Amino acid sequence: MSSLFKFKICVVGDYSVGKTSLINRFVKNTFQSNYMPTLGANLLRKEYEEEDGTKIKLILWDIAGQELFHQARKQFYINAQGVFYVYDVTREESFTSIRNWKTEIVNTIQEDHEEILVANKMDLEPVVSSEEGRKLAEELGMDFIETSAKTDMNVEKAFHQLAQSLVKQKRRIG
Ligand code: G3D
Ligand code: MG
Repeated sequence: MSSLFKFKICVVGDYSVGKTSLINRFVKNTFQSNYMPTLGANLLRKEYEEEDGTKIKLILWDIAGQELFHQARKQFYINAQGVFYVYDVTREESFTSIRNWKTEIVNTIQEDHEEILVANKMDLEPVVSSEEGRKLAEELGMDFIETSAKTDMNVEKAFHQLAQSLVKQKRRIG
């Protein structure tokens, strides 16, 4: 029996960490984009099938304007089931910001959700070590993965891993 799962995933992180690049890399085969000017966000859809026949549809929300107010960003998170927290391994402050993004999400999404910490730009010389990344992920109760949108390292894997956690959660709670 095949099943279809549909999830809303928000991609957050500081300016220029590679959010849009990661999403574009992942969805480039079935590219569909709707810009929502009222929300200052871009929505992209990606559907794929897992080996066991499970169909997954992801709606990825990419925040467009970093200048958006804190308050305005809240609409963007409504009903999100997954969160992709991205930092740039060459920029320490983007790593430090993850805690602030987490706080903002925690204060907005009340429902159960799955999260992954994404260390992007691994093709460059990192200033934030893998160890630091892993430690933070553990502390915040998230999965952790290292990626490069540029060399296409682990990009699909990162989205699939988050989706798999969501499927598991869904199957648990029914
Ligand atoms: P954002 O959506 O988080 O703001 P973008 O970030 O996806 O717009 O990426 C910001 C810049 O980082 C872009 O460079 C992009 O090409 C680059 N970038 C994104 N991911 C990677 C990566 O994995 N490795 C490297 N080396 N660069 C990356 P420009 O020059 O266009 O501003
Ligand atoms: Mg962007």
